Amino acid sequence: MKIKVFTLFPEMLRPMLSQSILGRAIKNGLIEVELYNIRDYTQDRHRSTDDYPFGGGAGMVMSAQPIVDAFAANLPADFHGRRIYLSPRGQTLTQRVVEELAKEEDLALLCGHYEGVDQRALDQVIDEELSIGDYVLTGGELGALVVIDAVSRLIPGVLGSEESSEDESFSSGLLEYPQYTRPREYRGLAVPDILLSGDHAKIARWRRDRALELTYERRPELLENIEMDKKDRLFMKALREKREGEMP
Ligand code: 4FV
Repeated sequence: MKIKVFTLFPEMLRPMLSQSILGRAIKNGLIEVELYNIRDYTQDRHRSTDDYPFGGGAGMVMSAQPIVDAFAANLPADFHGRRIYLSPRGQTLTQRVVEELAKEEDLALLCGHYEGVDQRALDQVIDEELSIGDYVLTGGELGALVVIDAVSRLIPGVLGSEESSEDESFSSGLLEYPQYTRPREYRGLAVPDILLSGDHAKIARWRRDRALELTYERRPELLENIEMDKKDRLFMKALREKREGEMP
């Protein structure tokens, strides 16, 4: 996969792209990330990339010309990837959306700053808007890094044996079950015996129940789109009765 990032601050992204799993994936050529500085495409001698908003209002708006020219100069005419603007008004990023993006050959990510981007640039070079959450950031760079990180994990070979994208939050649609590692006892706190039993069927059942329980408590809306087998339904019935029994 090739990811092209258009930003005023490529230096903000470089450190994250040179460390750990992402750094290794880029070094091994499993993903390519190209950073383009939008300021390199300005035409005025002040190299300005933003201006006052028409209609008044606080803050500045990123100008269309440097963005459109940056895309034109770096996206091949037959670019058939997805051109995405990171913005709070976009579709919220979920694991489902990440799985979709991971199927693409190419992605182009535009990072806004200030109050946003001149709408005419978005109309010219952007296919869709994505939000990493309902809050306002100083820039789209963190959003771009979140997309790059989440998508890269699903590229075959990026996660080594010690990491896995299976059996984790949202891959099953449920929140993840509690995890434990050595020592067996920590500050008097023991690991649940079931996990030391070696009985993989019982361990899988225990993990599924914990995932259902946690999701019921923290994100009950996620349960709506979960396929439940007989044992799941039995567990949820008992859990609901127990919780309702505990209600004042
Ligand atoms: C954002 C978000 C976000 C808005 C104005 C950058 C900022 C500035 N991006 N998900 N939430 N962007 O807040 O993606 O342009």
